[in-house]
Amino acid sequence: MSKHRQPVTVLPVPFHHGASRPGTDGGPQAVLQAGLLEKLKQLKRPATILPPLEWQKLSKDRRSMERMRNWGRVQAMNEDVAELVLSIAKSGAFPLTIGGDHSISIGTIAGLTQHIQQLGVIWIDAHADMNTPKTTPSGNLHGMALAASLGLGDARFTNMYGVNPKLQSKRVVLVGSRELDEGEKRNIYASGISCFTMHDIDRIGMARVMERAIAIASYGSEGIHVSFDIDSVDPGEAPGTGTPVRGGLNYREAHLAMEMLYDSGRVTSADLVEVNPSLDPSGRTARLAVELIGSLLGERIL
Ligand code: 4U7
Ligand code: MN
Ligand code: MN
Ligand code: MN
Repeated sequence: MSKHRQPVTVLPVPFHHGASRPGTDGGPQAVLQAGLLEKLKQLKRPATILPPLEWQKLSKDRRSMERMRNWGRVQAMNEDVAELVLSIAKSGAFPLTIGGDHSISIGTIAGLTQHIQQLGVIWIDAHADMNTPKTTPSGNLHGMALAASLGLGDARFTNMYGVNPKLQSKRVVLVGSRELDEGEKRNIYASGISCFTMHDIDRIGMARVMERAIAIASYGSEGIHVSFDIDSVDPGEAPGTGTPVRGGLNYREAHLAMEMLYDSGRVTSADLVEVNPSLDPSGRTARLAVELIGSLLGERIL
C-alpha cells in the first residue's frame, strides 16, 4: 500500500499523441523542474527518477485513422509504459507515472493489473475518458483511456497482455466529472462504473464523495490506482492543460482528495497527467501538481 517511506519510482512519459494539441510532452520536465524530487526527499521517500520514455523512438509508427488518431504511436508507447510500470510494481516501489496526455493510463493500468489482483481505479478528471472509436467526437485516444481499460473499444487497446477487460466496473469510480459527451454518458450507464460529478461534490462535499469512492474502489481489491488528470482542478488554479473546463475542484478539494487517499492506506500507484506547460507561462499548474503528489504521498499541514 502507499506505505510510509515506501520507495517511489517516477516514470516520466513526455507524450502528446493521444491529444489534439502538443505540449503535454513537456509535462514531466515541468513537474520535475517544479520540485518533484525535492518534495519526495522532504517526505523522506527513497526516490528513483527513470529516464523519460521518449516517443521519438516510436515515431516510425505513424499509423492513424480519423476515429483513433495516432493509434500506432499510442499503442507502441503504451506497450512500453505497461512493461515499465509492471517492473516498478514488482520491485516493491510505488509507481508514479507523470504524463503526458491521459492515453498513457491505458499502459499503466495494463501493467498494474498484471501484478495487483482486482485493481480498483479512482479517475479524477473533468472528463470521463469513456469514449470508444464509435462515440468519440474528436478521435483523440486520451478521451478513450478508461473505456479501453474496461474492455470497450478497439482490440488494439483493450487486449494488451491478452487480458480483457483489465478492470471490473464495480471497482471503478469517476470523481470531478463535468463535461461528458452523449455517447460517454451511455457508456458510463451501460458499464456500471460509479460517477461522482461536480454536482455531487457541491451537494455532499468532497469528504463524503472520497469516502464513498475509496470504499467502492477498495472493495475486494489488492490496491487502488489513482489516475489524476490535472484538468479536474478548476482552470483558475490549473490553467496549463489542453482541455480546461470551468467549475472544477478548488484548491482545497483537490488536496483533501489526495490526503484522504493517502490516509486510506489503499493506494498502490498513481498517474499525474495532462499538465501542458506551454499553456501556462506562470508555471503554477506544474507547482500544483507537485503539491498534490505531496498530499497523496503523506504530506500534512500539521
Ligand atoms: B482528458 C472529449 F470531446 N470528451 O473525447 C474527447 F470533449 O484526458 C475530451 O480527460 C477528452 O483530458 C478529454 O475528445 C480527455 C471531448
Ligand atoms: Mn483525462
Ligand atoms: Mn480531462
Ligand atoms: Mn485534457
